[in-house]
Order: sequence, then structure tokens, then C-alpha cells
Amino acid sequence: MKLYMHPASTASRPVRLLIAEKKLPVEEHVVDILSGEHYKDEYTALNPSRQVPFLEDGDFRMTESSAILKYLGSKFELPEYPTDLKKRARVDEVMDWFNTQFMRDFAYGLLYPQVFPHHKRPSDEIHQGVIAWGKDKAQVWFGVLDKHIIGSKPYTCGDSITIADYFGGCIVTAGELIGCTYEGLPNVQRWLGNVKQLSSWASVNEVLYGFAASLKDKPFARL
Ligand SMILES: N[C@@H](CCC(=O)N[C@@H](CS)C(=O)NCC(=O)O)C(=O)O
Repeated sequence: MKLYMHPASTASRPVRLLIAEKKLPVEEHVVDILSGEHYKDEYTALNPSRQVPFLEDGDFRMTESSAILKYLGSKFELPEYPTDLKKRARVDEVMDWFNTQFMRDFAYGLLYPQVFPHHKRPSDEIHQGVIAWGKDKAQVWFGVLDKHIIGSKPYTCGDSITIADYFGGCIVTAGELIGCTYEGLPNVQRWLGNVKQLSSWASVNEVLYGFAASLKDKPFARL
């Protein structure tokens, strides 16, 4: 199996983390999205969406980080993707929750416009409006995450880590790029502490933390 990815990519990180943690037989191939390699014919022939991650399992090919995590979880019968109907439905629900409204407002609204030049909007007024809208909505989603989705549990779906924590944990920690520390969200902080106990966390996230260090003193809008 082969994973096309970029180590700083929010969508690649949870898949890389699962592969590293579970020692899955998946070879990694870096697609340099910073230099535009994903726009070259060789890659667009594989993935016309021109994004990472992208998984090849023989002649079976797929995109979408959430779906790739579920595929790997099912293929390797990992306890991180439980087979019990209701437990699996809960994992799917939480992953959809992160991947839809939370991703839209937190990543695409608040975070990406501040750190990626290609997310710059056509005028300062529009740009600031996007960020303010994202911050406002993200605050609501973080409240739901803290109080209801995590609550007093160690992980989003119960007492054990699941692929929903791999997925959500990597999205939420992307906020460290703009200096989010999640003060005032004690359950989010505690949950992130639990996810970060994964033995591969530091190595898989090395590039993210290097990127965060390079942005350290910038005056970002943050939660
Ligand atoms: N919904 C997709 C999103 C993938 C995605 O946004 N990938 C980003 C990196 S995190 C990418 O490839 N960006 C390339 C670009 O913006 O040109 C998934 O979850 O896999």
C-alpha cells in the first residue's frame, strides 16, 4: 500500500499517525504541495482533486482522510474502528462532525486564511470578515466539543482511543499554528493531552511544530 501525503497537511497527519502507531504496511510518498507538485500531470492523473492524502492499495485508489482512516481501520480490523454497530456509528458521527461544520469554520474560516497565502481573499475587508466569521462560529463548535462531545470522557467516543480522536486531534492541533492553547476549554485540553500520549505523536507532527515555531510571534486572531 502507498500513501501520498505531505507531513504538514492537516488531512494527512491523522492517516500517518494511524499508520505509524499501528505499524501498518503502508509506504509513504511525499507530494510537495508547497511547490505545487500536486498540480503536475503525474499526480493529477492519480487524484484530479489535487489534494493529499491519497491511498493506493493495489489497483484500489481512494481520497478523503476520514474515509482512508475507516478503510485502514476495517482492513486491519483495528480496535480504533470498532465493529459493534452503535460504537462504530458513534465514531462515524464524531468524524463527520469534525469534517463538516468544525472543519469549515475552524480550519477554512479562522486558520487557513491566516497562514496560507493561497487562502487570501480579494480585499482586506472580505479577508477579515472571513476570519471573524470563522472565529465566531469556531467558538461555538469548541464549546460543543468541550462540553458535549468530550465531556468527562478521556476520548471523544468513550474510554478508548478511536480513529475519531486521530482525526479530530490532528484538526484541533492545527490551531497551534496560530497559537491556540485552548485555555477555558478544560476537556479539550485534557483530551489533547491524552491523544498526544501516542508514541508516534512527536515524530509524525515534527513538521507541523516546525511550521508553528516559524509563525510563533505573528499576531493571529485566535480562540
Ligand atoms: N477533504 C479532504 C481534504 C484534503 C485537503 O484539504 N488536503 C490539503 C492539505 S491538508 C491539500 O492537499 N491542499 C492542496 C492545496 O490546497 O492546493 C480530506 O480530508 O482528505
